[in-house]
Amino acid sequence: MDSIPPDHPRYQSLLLRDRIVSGIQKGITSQHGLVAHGRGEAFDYLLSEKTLPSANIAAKAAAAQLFLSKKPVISINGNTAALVPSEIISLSNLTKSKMEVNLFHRTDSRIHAIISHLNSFGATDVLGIFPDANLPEISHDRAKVTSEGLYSSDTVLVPLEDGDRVKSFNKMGKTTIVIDLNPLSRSSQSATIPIIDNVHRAIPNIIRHFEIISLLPPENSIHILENFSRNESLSEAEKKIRLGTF
Ligand code: PTJ
Repeated sequence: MDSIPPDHPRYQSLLLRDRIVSGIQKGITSQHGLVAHGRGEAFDYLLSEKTLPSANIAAKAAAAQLFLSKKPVISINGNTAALVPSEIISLSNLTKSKMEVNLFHRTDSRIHAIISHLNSFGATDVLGIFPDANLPEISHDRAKVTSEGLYSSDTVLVPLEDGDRVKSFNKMGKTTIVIDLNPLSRSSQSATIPIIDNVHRAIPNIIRHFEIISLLPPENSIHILENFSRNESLSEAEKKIRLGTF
């Protein structure tokens, strides 16, 4: 769509669809990304397209975790790059997290297209072109990582994917923060901190929390994490989806 009227009742949804379609046209997003987006839309509809209180608490825990981490890394796929490029870069700058492109449907041309796209929004030093390490027990291309990025990270932020990589990260002793609209996905179920929310709301929300948390002593972040319950985050979202309430 050339122009989406801002007063359209589905403006935000149409804007995100437009970004995904344009991501495919630019060689950033895979065609499978369109299906993944549709699945996400359906869950978001059932979540009333709003951040649940539990998702807000999870975003705060994510901010606390990023604040306490020594080597945080944000993993980027074709959907994330198309949907929230500037937000991801802001979060990376604010939290001093590296960004690494890691794809399921991996091709060199997509990796280059994603990095050029992020560079056009002001990113520098995005990792992922030259993977030199492998994640254990992953038999597909998402195993390919860089030793200075995802492999040696202490915390990994994984926006929207459904995969077995989160389990592998956990086994390596990393803390995993997952943003996924499906509370039943393997990624959400395995994450240390599952944020059941749309990536376009969750990333700005983490930024907002980080801006406050980073002004406070580390003990504040430790306290937030000690009081965080991943089960509450998952079950509140599942109840909202199944029963319309929580
Ligand atoms: O770019 P690639 O090659 O790495 O491929 C990326 C996709 C997303 C295509 C790939 O990881 C995939 O096929 O993922 P799935 O298995 O479809 O899972 C995507 C998950 O993300 C589902 O649980 C969706 O509900 C969820 N999701 C989709 N859109 C959003 C989302 N979660 C948060 N925000 C969204 N906007």
